[in-house]
Amino acid sequence: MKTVLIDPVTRIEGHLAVKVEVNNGKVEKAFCSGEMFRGFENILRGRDPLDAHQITQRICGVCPISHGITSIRAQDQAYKITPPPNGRLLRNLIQAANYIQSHIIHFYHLCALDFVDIAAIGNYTGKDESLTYLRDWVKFQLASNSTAPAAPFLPRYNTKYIEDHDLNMIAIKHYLEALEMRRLAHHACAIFGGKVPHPTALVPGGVTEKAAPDKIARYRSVLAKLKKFVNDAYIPDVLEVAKKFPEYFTIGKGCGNYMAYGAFPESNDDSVKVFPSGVILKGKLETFSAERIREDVGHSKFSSPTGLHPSKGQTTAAPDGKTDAYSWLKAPRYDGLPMEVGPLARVLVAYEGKVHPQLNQTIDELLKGLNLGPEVLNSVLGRHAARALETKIIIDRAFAWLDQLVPGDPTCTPFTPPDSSEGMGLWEAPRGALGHWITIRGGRIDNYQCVVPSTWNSSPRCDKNIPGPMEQALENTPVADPENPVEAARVVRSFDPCLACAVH
Ligand code: NFE
Ligand code: MG
Repeated sequence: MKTVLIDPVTRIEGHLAVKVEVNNGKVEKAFCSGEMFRGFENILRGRDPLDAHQITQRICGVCPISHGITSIRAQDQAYKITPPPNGRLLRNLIQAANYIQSHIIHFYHLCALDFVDIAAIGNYTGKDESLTYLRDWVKFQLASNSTAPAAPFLPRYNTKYIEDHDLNMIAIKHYLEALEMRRLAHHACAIFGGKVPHPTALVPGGVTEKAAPDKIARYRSVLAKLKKFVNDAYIPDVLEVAKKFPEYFTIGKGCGNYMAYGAFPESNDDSVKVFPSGVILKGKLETFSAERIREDVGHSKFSSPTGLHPSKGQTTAAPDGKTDAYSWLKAPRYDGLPMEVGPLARVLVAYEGKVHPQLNQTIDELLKGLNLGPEVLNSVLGRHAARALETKIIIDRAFAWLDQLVPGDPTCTPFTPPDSSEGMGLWEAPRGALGHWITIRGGRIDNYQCVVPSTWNSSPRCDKNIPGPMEQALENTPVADPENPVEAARVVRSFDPCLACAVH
């Protein structure tokens, strides 16, 4: 048995250490540790509730929109208000732009170098300006005396990467173009959000920005460029990776339980959403109930009581003295079970619920073309494919939302904050189901708890010693060379973990 430590895991957000015990070339046990405490839930106590969505957005620079929207949804409930149609649509559009940005950064700038041979750029002989520039820069860097030449591309694990030279060059070109696409997506987000990151326009009751015709036109023109990139580059590149690494349809099989809270409402009463809420337990789609959520801390560095519902949650840091604790993440569980959240969960809940005929048809055709059954979606490649597919769905819906905006109509519902109230905000961040719970007493925040997608996915063992979803996905992963555990890194990155959010 050999213990392999990946610490820190690079090309993710935040600070994650992964320890795997490898026996006979396979992972037997895995431990995922969130490595720092941040304390946002404690920072929020005693503050003005109207500061909550500004403060919680600072949990993350990648998904601030999700924290902002989840917080204002919790406040909407506490203040008993509903945004007008324009407010709902603008929230959807602000969030859509952030999904597109987030999924593009994940595939190209975080994951692609696990599969694409970046070193092949050294043999580039074509005339493309950006590729020539990159080739010369890498060569210059490698010849330099720097201790980390050609970072962030090198060093890297020694393993088999894509061998087809032309395919590598296309992927590297898209890697560079993806930088510009992310800029455009941020721009779209700021058109209605005011600024990025941490938009100022998100408020309880709706959005402060107006649905002005020039803004609608600008968003639409950016969205058209993003759509072209997603259709012409992102989706085909994911399929190419799937063709070159088909074994990753069987590697990274997770716990098999999926949960989505639902997001992107299509109706003002929240009853119809692009991504519906639901849980899949033992392969069966069930209705989601927030009552069944608990957070264990038996293996987490907290001395507050274990097994609390987030509406009554407590966060007391215990950096020392808990011998079984190995992570700064709590362990959220649904009916006592670990749940995978994120694009794969959203897509499977929608697929099982048959809410998008087009989505079901695409998945069925994809699986038929690959001669594979739906069970292979529970894998590294299943997660990448789900992320790409949902990006396409969101872009298509965003065009429809632009058409539905009514310039001149209100975007926000006025309200008077109550002295005492409670609220729960449920939403889907790019990385999965996100919940905020607020309790207001005497006009101040009495308690505020966040249960975050990456907390679900990257959680440590619960009190019953059941490993978290990512830990379970790492089990049975083949590791050919413990000095170069690229297979384990590919499994971890398929979840797109954000440890900054997860520890919050
Ligand atoms: Ni920091 Fe986030 C997303 C949230 S983490 S990126 O998406 O909430 O799971
Ligand atoms: Mg929390």
